Amino acid sequence: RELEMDLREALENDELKLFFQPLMGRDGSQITGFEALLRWQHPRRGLVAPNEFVECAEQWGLIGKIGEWVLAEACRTAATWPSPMTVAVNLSPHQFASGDLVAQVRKALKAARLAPSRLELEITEGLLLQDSATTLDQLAQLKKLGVKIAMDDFGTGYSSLSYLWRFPFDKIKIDRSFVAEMQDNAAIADILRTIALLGQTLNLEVTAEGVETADQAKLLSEMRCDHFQGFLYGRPMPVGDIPSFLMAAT
Ligand code: G
Ligand code: G
Ligand code: MN
Ligand code: NA
Repeated sequence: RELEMDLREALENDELKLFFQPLMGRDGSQITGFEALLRWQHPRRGLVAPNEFVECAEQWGLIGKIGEWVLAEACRTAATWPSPMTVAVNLSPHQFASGDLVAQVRKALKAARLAPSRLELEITEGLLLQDSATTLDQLAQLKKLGVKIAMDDFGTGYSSLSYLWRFPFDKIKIDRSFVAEMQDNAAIADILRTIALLGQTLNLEVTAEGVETADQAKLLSEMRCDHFQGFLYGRPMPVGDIPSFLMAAT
């Protein structure tokens, strides 16, 4: 397959890029960090979104190398931001299967001289579905390093709640589909409110994703969500746009 050949060379050819989307603190006015989002600058296809190639990278055994690059690049970039701004990195379950994830994280932090508390790793429920001892062990080692662990796309998978006591997450990120429908559907608003309360009870920070309007932000704030992310605050941007974005915000 043509795409496979191209993807194999994308790393060496310097075609992978990270974009960064701002993460906002409690009242939505302060930037607390950015989420790193992978892009492929393909010579002919243009900018390719991760949905179109991450799954292929997993199937073809390329996600280990790509994931290692993402970790290193994200830490390198975050080290240029004012402390304690954080960077969030998405992990694929395959990166846990390979076995050297913990070493990769340690190496990326050390090379960038980034404090572990400034790195957040986002995992999805799919990872915990396997419920393997080695996965839980790696998560525990990562936490011990001092990095934060977030459950991403919360509410979209199965039996989400059972995972919350099986592993001590620092944060849950409520999937943007809930936010998108909260004003049209009272039951969804109730679920959101309950998740925020659950977060407080379990001492988990709660991020609302996909915030696009000021009305949504106001409602989510009243529900006591801790962090906000979405087009209202900023779209994923290339690294070169970050300094002026930070300037404009202060
Ligand atoms: O940026 P965008 O909305 O197109 O991202 C789509 C999906 O791709 C998201 O679910 C996100 O978690 C995933 N994704 C983005 N960057 C990475 C990455 O570096 N590694 C992995 N495994 N997934 C990523
Ligand atoms: O699964 P994950 O949360 O990692 O996915 C992040 C993706 O969500 C990014 O690719 C980003 O482009 C997308 N995204 C971020 N904010 C918004 C938003 O406000 N609205 C919509 N529709 N998508 C968003
Ligand atoms: Mn994410
Ligand atoms: Na998400």
